[in-house]
Amino acid sequence: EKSKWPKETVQLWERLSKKEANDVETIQKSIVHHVTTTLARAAYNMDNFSAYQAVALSTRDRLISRWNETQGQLSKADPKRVYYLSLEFLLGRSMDNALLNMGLKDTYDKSVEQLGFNMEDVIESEVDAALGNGGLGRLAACYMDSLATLDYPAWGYGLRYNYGIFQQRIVDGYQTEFPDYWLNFDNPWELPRLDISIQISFGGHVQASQDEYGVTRHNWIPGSSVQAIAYDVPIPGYHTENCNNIRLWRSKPTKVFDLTSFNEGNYEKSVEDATNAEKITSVLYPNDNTMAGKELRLKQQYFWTAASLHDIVRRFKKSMREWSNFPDQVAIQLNDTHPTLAIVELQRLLVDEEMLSWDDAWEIVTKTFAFTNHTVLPEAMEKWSVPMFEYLLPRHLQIIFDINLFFLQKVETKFPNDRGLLNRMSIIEEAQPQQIRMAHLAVVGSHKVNGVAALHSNLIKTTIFKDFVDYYGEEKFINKTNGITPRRWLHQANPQLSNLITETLGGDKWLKDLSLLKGLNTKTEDAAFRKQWMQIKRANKVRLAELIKTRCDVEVSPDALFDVQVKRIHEYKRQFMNILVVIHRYRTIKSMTAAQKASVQPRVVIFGGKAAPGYYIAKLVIKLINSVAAVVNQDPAVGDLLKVVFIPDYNVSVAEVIVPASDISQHISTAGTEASGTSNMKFVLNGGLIIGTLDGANIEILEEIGEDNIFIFGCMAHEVEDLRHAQRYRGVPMDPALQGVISAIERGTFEDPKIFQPLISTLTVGKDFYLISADFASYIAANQQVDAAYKNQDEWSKKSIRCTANMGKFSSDRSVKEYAEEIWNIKPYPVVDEGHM
Ligand code: 73E
Repeated sequence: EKSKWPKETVQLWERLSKKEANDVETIQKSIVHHVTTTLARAAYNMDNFSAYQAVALSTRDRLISRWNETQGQLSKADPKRVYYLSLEFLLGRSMDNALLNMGLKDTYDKSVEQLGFNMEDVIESEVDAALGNGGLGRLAACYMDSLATLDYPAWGYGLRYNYGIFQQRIVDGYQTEFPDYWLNFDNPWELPRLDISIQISFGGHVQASQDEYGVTRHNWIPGSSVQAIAYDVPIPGYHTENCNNIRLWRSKPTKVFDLTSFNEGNYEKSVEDATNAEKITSVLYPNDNTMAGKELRLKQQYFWTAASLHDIVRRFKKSMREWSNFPDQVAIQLNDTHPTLAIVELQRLLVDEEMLSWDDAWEIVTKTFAFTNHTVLPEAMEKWSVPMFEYLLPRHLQIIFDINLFFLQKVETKFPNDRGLLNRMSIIEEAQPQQIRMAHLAVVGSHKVNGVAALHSNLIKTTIFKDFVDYYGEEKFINKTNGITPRRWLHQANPQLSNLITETLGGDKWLKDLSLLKGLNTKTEDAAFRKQWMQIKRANKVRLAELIKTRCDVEVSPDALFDVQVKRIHEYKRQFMNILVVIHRYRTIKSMTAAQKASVQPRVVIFGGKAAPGYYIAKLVIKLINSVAAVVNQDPAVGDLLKVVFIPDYNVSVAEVIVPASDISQHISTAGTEASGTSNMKFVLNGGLIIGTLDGANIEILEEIGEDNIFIFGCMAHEVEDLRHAQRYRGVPMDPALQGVISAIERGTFEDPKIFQPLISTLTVGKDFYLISADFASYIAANQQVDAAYKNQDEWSKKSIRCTANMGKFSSDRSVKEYAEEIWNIKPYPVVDEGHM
């Protein structure tokens, strides 16, 4: 203990733990030190990957010292913190980001180049941390960057999956899945905290008894347990000392449990139980916007929320405050319904273990939690069957029934004699078997509920949560439009454009205050600036063309219009409609004379994205894209006028190459289905125009950048129901152009048409749920407008500049500030550099 040490010992420690300077020489020493000692390699025996490992370890040392400084100072001051509970953190690569945020990129560049390596190659040796599916997981990562950058005291809590989202390879045009064993080599971006181990229980039964005051107490006697081990991932803010933490839990067998089983002479069973314990954090469920309903997923959710709450409560208890102060110290944000069990677990801890009264406990719980809804798609709504739930978490089921009982009693008081209303609002759905509606539980247990874009937040108030708005009032249901971090999505992914902006605006303040981009608006009339702007776009397109050559073996011209749709493959996102219009374009070109062809705007249509392994129709869309590409790309009658590529294994680091290189990107979901979308923001921030429907955040992007700089088409959200009704009951005929395209597929223009029959069936009149036929004509027209606009490169470059200039609103800094001020009630706590290692 420090206080018992003699003065000299304390002084020695002080002197030795002084931080070293970050000059090239010191950094090179630290890299070489890691090469020779940590990696035990010789300089002549190095490849890019080992160089990466050494540079990563040197970076990690500097990250950890910031992490220590931040966490030490926060422990002392103990301000209110926010805990962001997310089953997904889609971080991508860490090294480049960490160096940029810590302001060490230039020094490391120099150090690495002098040591004989190319920094870009070294950076590209890092594997992505792909612990997420898509937008929801990447949003969590962007929010963590902004929280740290704005000095908010925040921790993320998630799971440390051994396997992230699967790797996608294309075999014979079909998606095939391969495991993403990303931990094959040591992961330098985590700190194992093997000393932080929490026991998590499952199953068993509940014993009720009366205490000395005649109050019924519940004692949960679990049937089994596992250990949760903490792994900490440091998240450095941009140009600040603050470094936040994401704590990821890993499951392990409990020693106690093994021993009992072993002593009973049941060796095989104890080994089996051990393997089952490890299974909990083995793999990320690969479904985006759909609910799997598997028992293991529920186990993951409880394991994670229970471990996180235990940790949060332990930290709170150290401060010796009254329980009623808990919501003054702790805000917990639920990233969708996945962590909703945290509500039940906190109620259980307070009532069963801390002996608070039900009502006191419930007041603390509801003041602590807030809930973000990310989707209105019915297939994504989480429901758990009551029998399965009871088997895994018997005490939690009782608590849920009690929460529901007390809640419905209050609803009944406010709106008497409305059985229909009670049925609709109940947390329990009366089905066979009964189902727990997690979204209802999340609303009832939270003080704020938010959607992720203006349209979406309004939509949830009139659809899935309408009755709850009537009961609680409007104030509980708010909007927090999503955002993206400009550090990763412009500064890091598009360094040339970032430099040009910094030069033009006379400094890099815009990276922490994105509204300053407005200063670019005056540059649209500056021809020299426009030229530089478009040269950078072209350089980014050359880089993407190289990636396409390597990954798809297709040569594309960087002078063509690059048209991009990259996102998870889902019917509501309508990649199918995109490829159908590509076929239409192909047929049109084929029917042209040479003279007509001369005026066609050449286009490269780029697709990327993963389909959930069990999503048959989505996988067929990938197959169709590849079949069309195979025919179009080798058709001499088309040449460079049209190319189609499907880039395999789309992920964060591939997005960092694609996003800066896009001329136009597609955000074409059926109105009312895409809650927000965030890639739309990334593209526009990088001067890419978008073609899109009036859906999600597209609407707010349109408001910010103006209708001259975006291509909007298709029906509006409020028209969708009528359109579906009309095609179902009035037999509105299929769009003729669409009919022509389908006939071409059915004639076998692209492989055996039998393959695509199930896909074509989704367009049958009356069944076209995503309204591809209804939007088809306006989509073709919008695409023609894109071609025409692109021909005028001067005007296009002005649009491109205006896009970037007016995207300030979509910084995740703005989103996070709104959450902090309107939901969490937390303040920044800037850490001071005390010069410790
Ligand atoms: O519109 C996106 C949104 O931008 C939405 O589809 C996505 O969340 C993004 C960030 O707000 C989303 N993902 C999921 N639900 N909505 C989801 C559901 C279940 C499992 C995994 C992801």
